[in-house]
This record gives sequence, structure tokens and C-alpha cells, in this order.
Amino acid sequence: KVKPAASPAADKPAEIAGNISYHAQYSPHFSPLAFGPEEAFYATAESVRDHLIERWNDTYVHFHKTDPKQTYYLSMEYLQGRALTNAVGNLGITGAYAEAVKKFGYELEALVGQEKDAALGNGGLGRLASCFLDSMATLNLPAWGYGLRYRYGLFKQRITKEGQEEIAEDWLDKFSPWEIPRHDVVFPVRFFGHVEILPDGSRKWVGGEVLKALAYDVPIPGYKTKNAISLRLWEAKATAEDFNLFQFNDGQYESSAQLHARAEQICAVLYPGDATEEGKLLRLKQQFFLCSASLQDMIARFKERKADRVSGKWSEFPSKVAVQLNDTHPTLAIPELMRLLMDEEGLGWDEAWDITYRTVSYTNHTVLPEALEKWSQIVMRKLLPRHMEIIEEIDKRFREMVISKHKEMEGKIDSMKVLDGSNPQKPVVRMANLCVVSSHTVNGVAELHSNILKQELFADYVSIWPNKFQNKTNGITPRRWLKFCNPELSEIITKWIKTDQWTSDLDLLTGLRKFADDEKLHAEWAAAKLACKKRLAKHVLDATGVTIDPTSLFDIQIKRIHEYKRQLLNILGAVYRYKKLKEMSAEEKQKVTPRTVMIGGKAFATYTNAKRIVKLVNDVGAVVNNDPEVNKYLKVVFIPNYNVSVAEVLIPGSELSQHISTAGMEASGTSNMKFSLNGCVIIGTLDGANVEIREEVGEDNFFLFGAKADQVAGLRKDRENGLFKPDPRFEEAKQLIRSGAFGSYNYEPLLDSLEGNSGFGRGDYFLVGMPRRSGTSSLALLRERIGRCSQHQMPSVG
Ligand code: 26R
Repeated sequence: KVKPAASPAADKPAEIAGNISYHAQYSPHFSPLAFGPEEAFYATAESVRDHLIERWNDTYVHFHKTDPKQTYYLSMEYLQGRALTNAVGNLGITGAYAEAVKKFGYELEALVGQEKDAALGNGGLGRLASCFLDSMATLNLPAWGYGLRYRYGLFKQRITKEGQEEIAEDWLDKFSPWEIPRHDVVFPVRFFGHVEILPDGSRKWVGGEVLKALAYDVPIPGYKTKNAISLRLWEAKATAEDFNLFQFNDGQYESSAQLHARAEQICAVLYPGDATEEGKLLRLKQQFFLCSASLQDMIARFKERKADRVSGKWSEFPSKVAVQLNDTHPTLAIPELMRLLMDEEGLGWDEAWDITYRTVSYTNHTVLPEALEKWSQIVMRKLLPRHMEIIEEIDKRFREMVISKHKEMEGKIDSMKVLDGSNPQKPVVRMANLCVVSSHTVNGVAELHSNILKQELFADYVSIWPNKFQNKTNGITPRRWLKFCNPELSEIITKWIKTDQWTSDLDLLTGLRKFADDEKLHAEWAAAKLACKKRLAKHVLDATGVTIDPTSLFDIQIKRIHEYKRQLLNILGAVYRYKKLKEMSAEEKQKVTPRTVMIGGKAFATYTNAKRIVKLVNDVGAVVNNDPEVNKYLKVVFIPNYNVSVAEVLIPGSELSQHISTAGMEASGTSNMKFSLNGCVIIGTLDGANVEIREEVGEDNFFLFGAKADQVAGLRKDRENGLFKPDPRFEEAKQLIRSGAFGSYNYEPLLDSLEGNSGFGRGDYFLVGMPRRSGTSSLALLRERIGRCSQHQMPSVG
């Protein structure tokens, strides 16, 4: 046993400074001559890590002794962002560290900016996983996150004359001070090979290639608690035996290290493009690699905690292990757990199935058909022959069960079964179906979305398993998304409600209600907002060179670029606003509330229309912002390289945010929650969690917009049949773009996607063109409320 050494006293800045110096000297990563901001950041982070490791070790020992049921979150994505502010904030040592780094002549905020975002995720699904880790640690839950340690995370977005350009994001460029390689935690993971039948009739997967999964642990501290849990990220490694010394010495350098190169590919990038067969195979390898390593680890821990589990006691497994699948990406955990229990531990099918079913749950995050994973049975059989057998058996038993116990559903079996061979050229495994059939609970991520799952996507299963389907509306961590990113507003809230407990109990914010009409609070609130807007304006200037007016209305839409999220609708609105401003007299313009429209987000590299939208927003901005007749009243800015850190600057400075997806298509949305929490008003459709946010904040504080989910199908039909004329303002805006007012780029394909089905039109599937409506519009309401909250008059344009 090593005698534990203590980390620096958290309340003694001098001791902390000493510890930072210690790390600069004895955990050296740089030459000793310089101690610039970068060196200071790394040494500070390593010092903070000392505190984390203490708690993290204590947490492990504690749960080892108490042996509670552990929850394991399996996710291909984690969008962690930066960790330093969050770590010192959760540990309650921000002040002491700020003082300590001053002794070296640094401001803590400046060092924080040195850290690269860990962007091991695409968007909402990945950020949700990271928020869950923070919350589970804070709630003292015995939880683990499992993921992959991608060498390159989500690409960096650069905006050029051509539009979006993708650049590899080198988040590990130097190293990550937060991860701890665990050389003692290594598991073999096999690919390819074949199934052998042993003399006793049991089956075994052999041959193929075997790689090693090496664990890297990232400690996740809870807020105001000693609990610190682990995010365990796997890295793929080849073994020394895979290195062909003979070939190498013979000068055949590439072939000598073939398996090493293949191991490196597995964790090279987040979401390898799946346009090619190679890309698809790599993605499937990634998924299996995560599942296999994580399950072997869980089983090892299960056995480690009680001696008698080594030789049995498997029935205890589901009361000690919960596996939550973050969408279908880790579905292979199901057949892999079956395989490990049957082929490695010697259990029979029924027992293994009972354990698997009671252990696994599945969260669905989208109903978009193109995002529902289907894997080729041919590829799956080649890469994972034993798993394919198991999936076939699950499918067969499911079909038999339906026929024997739910005869009335027999006609629906084709759409419910796991294996779809309807195209004999390309038989597929439907991953969502495999998840539903094999999980004891399935959940959607907002009330509306969960209802759509029950009424549409998974309706047939509901009659078989009426209690399997649940709702778990998404959430966000109030620490990162209010306390740390908006200290100005946080202090005001704490001061007025006389407690800072809201940071882990948001219901306490209702304590503000009784001050709703208090002028003093209004003044403080407005001053805090202005401070955040100034910080945002500085970011915009640094990132784009565009100067924006912090007293203008900040109108923001930030999220992945997708047609269903309708950034096009937003930019068409800005184009129309621009056109009207051009038509106004100087006197008329005086009455207009100056507005800054900001749109940010990444387009998937091969999603052509999304990239055209990025280009259009940039082109509109270039014209509007340089037009002296209007640029006092309207600016349009594309925010480049939107990521977690950028969100932390943008959201606190927002006054109006747009969540305008075609109803029924956004499963939840989570930035809507972040904006609301920062005192920003939402204009949104009744989609995803907007519905519940509107109920919480009240109808008067939400600008409701657009068609409802149950009207969408009818509107699409109407549109197709030419039954409604789109609003003339929509036609005007498109016309202006077509006229070349924003440059000569060919926007026809994009604009055509908005036309009805005639001619080149592609049907406007996402209903960007809305029918003209009469009566009091919600826009009139919006004008009034925003006018009040920003103490400006709203423009008289739409
Ligand atoms: C398999 C591949 C095609 C793929 C599809 C979809 C890979 C990744 C995704 C990401 C999807 C599932 C996603 O991010 N969904 C988002 O999940 C958030 C968290 O639940 C929701 O808030 C958000 O509405 C939803 O779009």
C-alpha cells in the first residue's frame, strides 16, 4: 500500500501556487525556460487534477465496498468542451486558484482560454451525455460513462469564399491534462474470424484479428460533493506480437506494422464518413469496440466486488448493472453481453437472455428515417460472425413469441422483426428494432417525442409491451449553463432569492417571481445582460472581424445545420427584413429596433444543402453588414466553428433565440433549455422540449410559431396539391436572393427545395413556406414583448 499524499490545501492559495510550480517542474511537458500562458494552463490543470484524483479514488473505494447497482452510460459521443472552469467550480476552489495563478501574473480566465474543447461528439446527443455525467456525479450516483478516445474529434469549421471547410480538430495536439491512461485496464477485442462448435455443443468465436482496448479515465467531479465518477474512454492498440520484426528488418516497413495501423484507424476520428463501404465497416468496428471493451470491464467489476461471483451468482447481475444505450449506436452491447454470458461464462440461452433483457435499456433520440441505423447482414456476419448468429436467434424467438402470444399482431411482424431481408441483395439488421425487442425500457427525450414513438415509430410494440415505453425529458447541467458561463446573472439570482442552492435545485428559481415587477431587479438584470452582450460582441469581432452593437437586439440560432431545423427560414426572414429596410425612409428607419441576427452551426461534410445554407448566411451577412443604408439597423453574422465554448459565450448574451424546427422532427433540443435558463426569450414551434418549456415559462413568455406536429402531414399534402399559396413575403425574399443581390453563387438548388412539387420543386418537405394567415399573428405579440424587454421599439417589418 502506498501512503496517501495530500493535495494542496484547497483554501491556501500559497500552497496551491507551490503545487502549480511543482507540476511545472516535475511533470514537465515543456522546456524549463518559459512559463507562458500555455505552460501555466497545463501546470494549473495538473494541480487541479490532484484534487480530482483524490476524490475519484475515494469514490471508487467507497462503491467497491458498498456494492450498489451501477449505472453505465454507453455512448459513442461525449461533447465535454473545456474542463478547467467546471472542475474548480464544482470543487469550490475557483477563488483560491484565481488567487494562486495571480502570483505568476495570470488571470484564471486567461488560462482557461488556453484549453482546447474536447469535442468527441456531433451535437445534442453528445452534449446530453456530458451533461448527464455532471448531473450523475452531483447526485452522488454510482455511474460510469463509457466512450471512445477519438484522436480527432468533431472537425473545426473554417469559413472561406467557398463556404464551410472542414479541418481535423487536434484536441490532443499537446496532451489532455484530464485523462489518466490505465495501463492495468486492458481487454482483448476480436474482429472477423469464425464460429467453432465445441464437442459439448457450445459455440466459440475464434480466429480473425485481436486488438487491445486500453482505458483512459477522465474524472468527472460532482458539484459540492466528494463524489467523482469516471468517463472511461477506450483506445485501440495492437500487441507486440502483431509487430512483424522479421518483415521490418527486411525493409517491409508498412506490412510489418499492418495491424498497428489498423488499430490506429479505429479511434482516429469521430464519425468516419459512411459514404463508402470502408467507412461503414470502420464505424461498425468502432461501435463493437466500445461495446465489447465496456462489457468486459463491467463484468470484471461485478466479479471483483464479491468473491463468489467468480463462480456464478449471475442472477444478481441485473440488480448490480444497468446499461443505458445512447441511441442505437451501442446496440451491439446486446449480442455481446449474450455472447460473453453464454460462450465465456457458460450460461444457457434462457438465463443469458433474462439477464440481458433486465440489464439493458435504450434511449431513442430521433425519428428521422435516415438516422435510424441499419447494418448490412453481410458485413455484420463477416465482422462479427457469432453476433450475427445471436441476432438471428433473437429475431427468431421474437417472431415465435408474437405468433404464440400475440396472434393479433402477426400481420405486423414484417415491420417489427429485427432482420429485414425484403431486399435480397441487401438484407439488413434494424438496430432500433433489436434495441426495442431486447430492452426492458425504451424512452424518448421529450414528452411530444415519446408520444410520437408510442403512436408511430414503435406503435406496434406498444400492444405487446404496454409498459416498456417511457418519457425522460432531456435536461442540462445548471452549473456549466448558468453558474459558470453567466456569473453576472448567477450572482443576481443568488442575491435576490438569498440562496445559491438553485445551482442544484432549479425549482428554487420560482423565488424570483415575487420580484417580477421590481425595478431594481430589472436594472440589475439589464446590466448583467449588457455585460454578457459585450463579451459576445468581442467574440464576434475576434472571430469574424464584424463589429456589432451591444445595444441592438441579439437574435440567435445556434445548432447543427439541418433542413429540419430550418435555418433557411430564419435567413429568409433576415433577407426580407433587409429588403424592407432598403425601402424605408430615413425617418421610418428611426423607429426600427436595431437587430443583430446570429446563426452558427456545423454542416455535416457531405450534406450539400446544409453547406449551401452556411454559404447563404455568410453571403447575406457580407452584403447587409457593409450596406451603410441599413447596417445600423440590421446585421447578419455567421458564427464560425460553433462549439461548447462558443455556446458558453453566446447563450448568456442572447435576448431572442430561434427553435423553429418543423414540428415533430426535433426530438427534444437542449439549447432551448440553456437559452431559457439565461433569461432569453424563445421563438419556437411546438416541437421537442419547447412544448414543456412553454408550459413552464407561460404562454405569454414564449413566441409560438408555425404549424403543430399533427398538422404537418396535412400541410405537406396541401402543398403538394397546390392547395395553399405561400406567404408573399416568402416569395419576395426568395426573389431577392435569385436576383443576385447576395452574389452570384448558384442558390437555385437550395431555393428549388422550397418549391412545391411542380417543375424543379422538391416539395418543401420541411414546410419553410407557410400559408398566409389572418388574425392576430404571434409575430405581433413578439414585437410587443421583445420591444418591452429590450426597451427598444420593434421594427414595423415582419
Ligand atoms: C447513425 C447516424 C446516422 C447518426 C444519426 C444521428 C449519428 C448521430 C445522430 C445524432 C442524433 C441522434 C442526435 O444528436 N439527436 C439529438 O439528440 C438530442 C439529445 O437527445 C436531442 O435534444 C435532439 O433533438 C436530437 O436531434
